[in-house]
Amino acid sequence: MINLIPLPDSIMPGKGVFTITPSTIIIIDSGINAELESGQFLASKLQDATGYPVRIRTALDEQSMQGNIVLTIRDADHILGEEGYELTAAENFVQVKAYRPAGLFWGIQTLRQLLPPAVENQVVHRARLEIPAVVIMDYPRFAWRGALLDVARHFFSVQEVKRFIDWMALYKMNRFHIHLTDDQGWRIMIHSWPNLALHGGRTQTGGGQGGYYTQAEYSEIVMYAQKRHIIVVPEIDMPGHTNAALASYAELNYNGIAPLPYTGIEVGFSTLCIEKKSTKKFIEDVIREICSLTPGQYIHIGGDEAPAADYIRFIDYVQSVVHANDKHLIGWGEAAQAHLLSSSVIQYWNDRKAFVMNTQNKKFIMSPASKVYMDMKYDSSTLLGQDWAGYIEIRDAYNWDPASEIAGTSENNILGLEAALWTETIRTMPDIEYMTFPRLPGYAEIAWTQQSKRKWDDYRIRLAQHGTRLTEMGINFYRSSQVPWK
Ligand code: TNX
Repeated sequence: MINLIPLPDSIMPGKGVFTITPSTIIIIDSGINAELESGQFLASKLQDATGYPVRIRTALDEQSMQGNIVLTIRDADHILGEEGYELTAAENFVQVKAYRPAGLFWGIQTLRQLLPPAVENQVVHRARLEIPAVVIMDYPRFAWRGALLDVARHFFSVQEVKRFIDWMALYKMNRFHIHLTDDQGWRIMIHSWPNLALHGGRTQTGGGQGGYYTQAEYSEIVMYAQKRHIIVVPEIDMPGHTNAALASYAELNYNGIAPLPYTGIEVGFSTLCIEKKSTKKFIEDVIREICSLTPGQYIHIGGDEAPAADYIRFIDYVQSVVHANDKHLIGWGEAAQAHLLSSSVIQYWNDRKAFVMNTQNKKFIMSPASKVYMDMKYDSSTLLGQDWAGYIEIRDAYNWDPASEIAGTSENNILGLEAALWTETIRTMPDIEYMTFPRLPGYAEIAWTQQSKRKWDDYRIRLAQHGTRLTEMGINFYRSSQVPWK
């Protein structure tokens, strides 16, 4: 049974099955590091499922392919691009071939889903591990396939963040946007301004304990994602959404008085005092430290819902600081009012008006709140979440096209899509699971699969099958009545 999310570009089913046995080995063809990492990823999945170690061997020459799984980037067609792959499963061998390391890793995620759902269970069960014979050719529609986690409204541990990243990897999502600062908390240690984390990280929405990441912990997240071909995009939100910073340093405030920590859920009341020297120093220091922790090209500077009078000049200035650190800026829709460089990116969320004049020569990430805000309730009976952008059932989440959301944009100036989990009402890992699933696989499919190949009626059947896998993964998901679950 072949049941894949996101749906590959082409699937040609064959005859028979490949069976993984204790003598099956993973062969890393050219022995480069990226092949090895992908091989280790697969080996550890198989080992969890079978209870015996799966060996990895480099060099194909003497070893025959017979009975084995081969990973290779040798002689691959460049048509596969940065992220495409070709997967062949036959009765006597399996091969994943890609032109680039990321493609190989995504091919392995497909292989994972060809295996029985029980492979996702951490408990050893000695299930018969069969892969149906098939030839799959695959590559993504969009380069940007993101998910945002808000760790500011409620803090989540490194371990919890890694679990979120693991889900993204399974669905070939490749940008992890981490919303690190907001009114309710500052979640990353900045050595030149330590009170941001020490004071500003000390609480959260509802008044809980809060928390922050040391730079070493943050780097651990970045490395963990990188191993899964996911780039971390850090967001430091400004000039609004800054109460935690304002509460930590009086000199950032217009009146020079630090406000109390904020634990409510209102938005749009805080702003940095833009014209102060100390504010400029703050911005330069914070952006410098964040950039030095970020191997990716992009830094998100927020820019949403800011009451600042001198907003445009502020964003222009922040952009120059980001640029001076050799990174590109991403800002929320409002930032489109500023004088953005062609390398800067706008993340569209809610304000259609700001875009009417401004789509020309601009690059967008699509995050329309009414489609991709995973903190929106599924329907009126959902206990968690909010509803200001409407209810988002599974069909609503799936059935839309990022390229036709706003007038003046097309496939060419849309980098891709990003789903967002804001956490004002989300406190625990089961809460995260319930709001994220089963919407996340649908967003991944919108971002990966060509629009013409996606059909809701087909997707809902695949998602129903996929439910078994979610259960094996131990995910507390919403059992929508729109999906004929098994
Ligand atoms: C809007 S999206 C926000 C967030 C909130 C979210 C709640 C955006 C740029 N701003 O600050 O958490 O709505 O749904």
